[in-house]
Amino acid sequence: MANPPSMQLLETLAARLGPKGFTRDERDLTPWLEDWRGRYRGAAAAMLSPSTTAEVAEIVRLCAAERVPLVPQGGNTSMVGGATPPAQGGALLLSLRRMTAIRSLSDVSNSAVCEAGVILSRLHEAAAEVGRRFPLTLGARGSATIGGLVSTNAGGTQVLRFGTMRSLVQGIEAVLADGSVFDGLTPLKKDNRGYDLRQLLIGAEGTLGIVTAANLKLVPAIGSRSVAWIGLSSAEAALRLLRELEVSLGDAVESFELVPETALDLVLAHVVGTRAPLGGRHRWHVLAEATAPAGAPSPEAELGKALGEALERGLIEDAVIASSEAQAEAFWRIRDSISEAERKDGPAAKHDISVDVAAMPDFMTGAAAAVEARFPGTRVIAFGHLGDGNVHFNVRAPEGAGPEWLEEAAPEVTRFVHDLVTEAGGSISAEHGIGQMRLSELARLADPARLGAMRAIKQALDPHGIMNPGKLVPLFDLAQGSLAE
Ligand code: FAD
Ligand code: 2HG
Ligand code: ZN
Repeated sequence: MANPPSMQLLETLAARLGPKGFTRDERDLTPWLEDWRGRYRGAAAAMLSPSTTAEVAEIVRLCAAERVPLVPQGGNTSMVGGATPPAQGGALLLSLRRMTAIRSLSDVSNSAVCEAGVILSRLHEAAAEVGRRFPLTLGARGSATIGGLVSTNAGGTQVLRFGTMRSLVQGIEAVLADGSVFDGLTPLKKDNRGYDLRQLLIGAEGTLGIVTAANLKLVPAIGSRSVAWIGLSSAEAALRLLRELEVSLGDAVESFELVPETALDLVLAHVVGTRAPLGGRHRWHVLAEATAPAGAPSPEAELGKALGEALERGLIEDAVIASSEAQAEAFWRIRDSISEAERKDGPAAKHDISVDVAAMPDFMTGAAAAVEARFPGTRVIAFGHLGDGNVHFNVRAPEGAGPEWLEEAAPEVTRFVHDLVTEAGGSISAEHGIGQMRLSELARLADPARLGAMRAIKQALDPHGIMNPGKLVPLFDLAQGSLAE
């Protein structure tokens, strides 16, 4: 059983970490106790901000001895309340934001060893300086950290070509729940020494250990890119277009993001300085990006030809290719601002779902109609990574509903959506993780084999339950007959 920290432990931690690494000041803590969407608010006796792996190991050893829970936190951009401590207090917040060293970055090994607190956009810049890039990006790149991205197995808008974090992490250094340091940073292509701890820690949401550094794969920098904004009448047409672009452009197609008219309208209404890329109105839009390496011809001609043919055949309704980097960035800004616009607009029940890619267009259409019929006044806004079979199937509250809608009505909406996803053989968490938001739904819907194995792994590697309790692993509390926090 986990315990709250004693005064003696807090004094020891304060002395070891110094004023930069330890605070109990409410003004320092408050911004980090609420999640990005403002859905969860937690409490913590202190925030610990170590600057080295040795300090993290010492913190974990001290806390393990007293069974005090730790909640690791990077940029706090979790979409599932994963980095928010439990509301009843008792846990310590462990911020990795001071561990910001890029220990090495090489265009020979095509890799970067980053500490957990390195912000994604900083890695992008550092890689660009040596003619390389880290091919994973997302709207929160200005705040999300390497530790958080690893721990959520983040996806984003380039998964189509380069995969999720799982395929980009070549090595990991982590502090395990007893304070021991797992040094798996060397990027071995072949290593059969048993269970793959690196893959186990990726996507573990801090429930098995604290990621202190990662060895990340880099790829050659882009020579040129071509970014198109396309109007279509259906998601099915969008998927057919993707398959056609793959035939004409091969794996030059890096991003293929679906944006419904409703999402575009929200962005235009709430995000200053945005404007619609096309003149007319279209039920659906796609933002597609194709790239070419340095020295190779720009993909623009091939993309333009493919889109021209699709237009002639009536597969798409309209399209524009960005004529400058500034215009390309403006298109991306619209896509990346959907979450922010939706947040400003009001409450929404958020779902991060995946089904078989080929089944997604029909699934989206059918599920949206079913939800809106079953819960009158709600409005579905499904957008995102169509090429990965992953959309954010968010259900906006009826006009005028207040935040209480999230507690009172949204859970039933969520169960309805997740039942449909489960019937379709899909996943209720494609890229954001489980955190605290999806815990009860995972417990309700995951098959017993998966749940049993997850619980056994958690129990074996974190026997005292001090690593981010109440997240990811639904532990059944037999005494209370409910999910243990
Ligand atoms: P945090 O939010 O701080 O933490 C996330 C989880 O990881 C928590 O469970 C936390 O306890 C754990 N954790 C953090 N650091 C460590 C560590 N060092 N060791 C162990 N555990 C740790 N996600 C996507 O996958 N794709 C998207 O396209 C995407 N777009 C987004 C757009 C916006 C506008 C926002 C706000 C979020 C988006 N996200 C997306 C979600 C989020 O950005 C990612 O999940 C990201 O990986 C979280 O990084 P972070 O540093 O903010 O982690
Ligand atoms: C995205 O793809 C993110 O923009 C956030 O994963 C999705 O806000 C959301 O639901
Ligand atoms: Zn996403």
